[in-house]
Amino acid sequence: MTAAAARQGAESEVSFVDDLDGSKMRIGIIRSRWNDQHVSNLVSGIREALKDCKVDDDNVFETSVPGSFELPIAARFLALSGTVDAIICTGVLIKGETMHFEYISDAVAKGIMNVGIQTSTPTVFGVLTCLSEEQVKARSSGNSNHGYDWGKTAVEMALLRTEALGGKTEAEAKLEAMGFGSKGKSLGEETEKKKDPAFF
Ligand code: DLZ
Repeated sequence: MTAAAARQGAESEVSFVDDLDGSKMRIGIIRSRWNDQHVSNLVSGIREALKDCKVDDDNVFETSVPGSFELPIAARFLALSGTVDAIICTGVLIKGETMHFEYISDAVAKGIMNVGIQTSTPTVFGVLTCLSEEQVKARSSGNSNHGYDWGKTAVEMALLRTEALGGKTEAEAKLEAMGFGSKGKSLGEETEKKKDPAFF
């Protein structure tokens, strides 16, 4: 495969609004350790986008799994923990000599979609499924690092989810389910309010 062929279709075609505000969002990144260097490049792109969307570094949780096949179950555990507003599953699958690539790519794509639908936590498909390493490089470096788009997608979908849930972040929804806090109140403030006799 020529370098020009590997670059074909590598450029991003998506646009995002300029002022995506992720300052209240918590984002989870789950990365595979197969093809580690390429995945690291994608994660750098993701983190750059999160920074551009004002997501605080402390609000980014990152963990790893052995291979892409393990991404969906790890994403499900993270979604059910209720600690993040969106998840990005990232990995790199490169076609080899056998049918392995086809089975894994299909299973991972469907698994990640299922996690998002079943848990209502937006779960981004940040997995490159490529025919060669050249194709991977063309999609994980320079100006066409797809990780950057995945980071912005996660923030946009986290904000969409928050809006759909009546303006509550995952943390606020969890506190409310536990009987604490209305929107905009911290746990401490709400506890003080409940101690105030005028409140009852
Ligand atoms: C086994 C395997 C192979 C051959 N190739 C890749 C790959 O290109 N990218 C990737 O993320 N993982 C690969 N794996 C590992 C599987 O995803 C998985 O970790 C194992 O099959 C164990 O379930």
